[in-house]
Amino acid sequence: MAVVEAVEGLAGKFRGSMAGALMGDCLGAPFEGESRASRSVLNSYFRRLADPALKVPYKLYTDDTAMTRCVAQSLIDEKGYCATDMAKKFVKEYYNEPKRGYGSNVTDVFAALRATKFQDVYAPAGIQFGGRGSYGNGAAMRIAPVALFCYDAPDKEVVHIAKDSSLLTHANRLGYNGAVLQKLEKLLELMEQGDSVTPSQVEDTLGVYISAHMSVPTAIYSFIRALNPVTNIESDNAFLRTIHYAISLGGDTDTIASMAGSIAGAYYGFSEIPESFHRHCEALSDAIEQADQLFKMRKPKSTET
Ligand code: AR6
Ligand code: MG
Repeated sequence: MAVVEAVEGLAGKFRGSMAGALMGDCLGAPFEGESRASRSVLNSYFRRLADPALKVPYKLYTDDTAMTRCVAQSLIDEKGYCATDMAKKFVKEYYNEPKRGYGSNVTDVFAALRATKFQDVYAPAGIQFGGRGSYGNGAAMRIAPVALFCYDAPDKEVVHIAKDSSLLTHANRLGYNGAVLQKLEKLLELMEQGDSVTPSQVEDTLGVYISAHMSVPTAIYSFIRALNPVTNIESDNAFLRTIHYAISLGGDTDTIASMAGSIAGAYYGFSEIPESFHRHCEALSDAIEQADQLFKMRKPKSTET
């Protein structure tokens, strides 16, 4: 792809967040579900990708990015949250490219949305898992554009869009909200132990699984842990270190690295993402384009009522 023109400041953070979500997904996908990759395998993976002379096909994005792109495009096209449009975009995207690695139950929601002609877009998710709804991490993995769109908006607006856009596919709210709070306490305990915390400890304490409450706190922890150098992780660029660390935990590597990458990208900004990595991820220019559009249309600051 063409060299991306540098932007700094807040616009760079928007780009960083969208690019970080994409890069975590693309770079983490080859390790998803496998037993944890050894530190030497991951160090050489990142070393190879950093080599400007390396010629390999770019890494494909998975359902995480496919859905993130839909969320972003819907917010852009509709200039806000429109449940029917977002649901339609998810379904269209899925039937265009069904082999992106979707969760095995969310595809029933897409089928039901299509079969019922989007009459009640929240209904199909509500009947998943015997009416309990999915607690998979598929709603959390696509949420970055909502945070960007609501950058200056009151908290209640962020919560409304985050919650309702999640409910289109994932209705099990009570179950995981409570669990996430408990996990955050454990996250604080791990933070106090600094660089001595091992990947097995993270797996046992926070989880590295497909469920939201066993992966969202892990992604947040990955970002915090990688603020400083991590033993056995060679990457000295802090953005890459975040993705590298998230992948090193094993399990749902693409999704945890994607969620961690979107936070790290927003924190460090796009200019901190090494250029040699840009060409390794499918459709980075689309992520940048969507980030720029979300930046331009972000809601003006308003006081909460
Ligand atoms: N009861 C039992 N199992 C559940 C429940 C529940 N209430 N909810 C979820 N699961 P799904 P997603 C399990 O299909 O969240 C890709 O690999 C169940 O095994 O709603 O969009 C991405 O990269 C179910 O199949 O999809 C992400 O890692 C699984 O959780 C992930 O999939 C996923 O829930 C996103 O999946
Ligand atoms: Mg995944």
